[in-house]
Amino acid sequence: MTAHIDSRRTLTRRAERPSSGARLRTRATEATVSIVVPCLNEEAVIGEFIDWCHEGLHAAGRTGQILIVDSSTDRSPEIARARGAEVLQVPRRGLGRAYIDALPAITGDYVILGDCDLTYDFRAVAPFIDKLDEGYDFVMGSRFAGEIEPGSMPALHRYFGTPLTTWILNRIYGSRYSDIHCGMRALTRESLHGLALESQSWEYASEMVLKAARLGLKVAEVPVKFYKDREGRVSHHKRNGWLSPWIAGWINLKVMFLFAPDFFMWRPGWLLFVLGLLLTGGLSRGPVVVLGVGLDLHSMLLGLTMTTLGYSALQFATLARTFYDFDPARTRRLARRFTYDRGVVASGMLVALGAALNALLLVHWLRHGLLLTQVSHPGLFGLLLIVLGFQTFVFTLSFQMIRNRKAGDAS
Ligand SMILES: Nc1nc2c(ncn2[C@@H]2O[C@H](COP(=O)(O)OP(=O)(O)OP(=O)(O)O)[C@@H](O)[C@H]2O)c(=O)[nH]1
Ligand SMILES: [Mg+2]
Repeated sequence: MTAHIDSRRTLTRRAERPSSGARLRTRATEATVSIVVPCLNEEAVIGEFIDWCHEGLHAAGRTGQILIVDSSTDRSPEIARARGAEVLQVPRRGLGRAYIDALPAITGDYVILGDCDLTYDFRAVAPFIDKLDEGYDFVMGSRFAGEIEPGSMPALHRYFGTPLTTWILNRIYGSRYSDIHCGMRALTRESLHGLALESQSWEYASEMVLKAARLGLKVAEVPVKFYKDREGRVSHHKRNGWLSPWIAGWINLKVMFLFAPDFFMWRPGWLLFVLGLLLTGGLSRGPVVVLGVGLDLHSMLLGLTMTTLGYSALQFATLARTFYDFDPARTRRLARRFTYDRGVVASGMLVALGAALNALLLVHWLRHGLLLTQVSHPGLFGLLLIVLGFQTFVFTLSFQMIRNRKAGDAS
């Protein structure tokens, strides 16, 4: 069983890409494969693992590279070399960092990633290669769609941690993965470079899948078998102590939030902004009674707070989108509409209007012997306009800064 799990918004963006048909044809020619696997003190299993890789490549009828990204202090690298693998020695800086360090050494057109602990079956790499041949950019293994050997995954991970974090990521990124922590995955070398991974540790797992969804990669899922650790091999989570899986879960969640500030701010931002503006605007000429409910100054202050919070959320969301630039066409459209000149003029107009409303209050105050005889609803509305004007100005500057820096980086 295979599942095609393109994220919804992503499909349109892929359709805009003229090269996808051409790339599909290129894939029909025999692409070479790199199996890229980090290793940290795995002398108990690494030899047999490399035999599995040779077997897997042979069964798939492919040639390529078996690249061990090694930070071991035991005999793992010697064993790996003796069995015909390339070994890239890197400092011990975490699993995600090992994958980043490996990038320049990868030569294959397709890249298959995983663990060298014999928990994933690298004799069965063919389904991954087949999917890449079909034109998919990123192929995720799924243990839940495949087989999980009894004792291979603690109940806490199987029934709580993995389903929960997978569900959260799917909700945020509009994807349909069934197992985001599956370590066995494959992608084209071009896609791997395009992901520009930043994660240093276990959170690479989430960064890779969420960016695949965000960048509109064509994603497929294939079932995989997951075996329990061999006698004598202890997983790094166990070696690092009971807190390790919890830390891994925490940093995986962090990366999901870091790449989606727009998700948390865009819709709530609109809601707050529109409701707040209606409330403040509706009361700008004085108290009103709606269906027997009296609304006055307190409601206006609530509206003012909602409007400014909502406006800030929308602006931060826009800055985040511009910063990450996952959808360059959308950023370009926005930049065409929201120019520096327009931003500054809009800010100036908002501040001027707000100041004018407050000038009326000032005149009234001066005429009444510097005494405030009544609350000025237009004055309060004017203050809101001044705040919005200032926010618009600051946003305009920030937006242009990011745009200019991005344009400079690109050229
Ligand atoms: N180079 C390098 N490899 C690492 C590092 N940490 C872990 N690895 C390797 O990454 C792979 C995954 O490690 P495991 O301990 O199996 O972690 P896991 O599979 O996520 O955790 P379990 O589900 O508990 O097995 C193994 O091949 C390790 O040898 C690291 O800091 N550097
Ligand atoms: Mg493992």
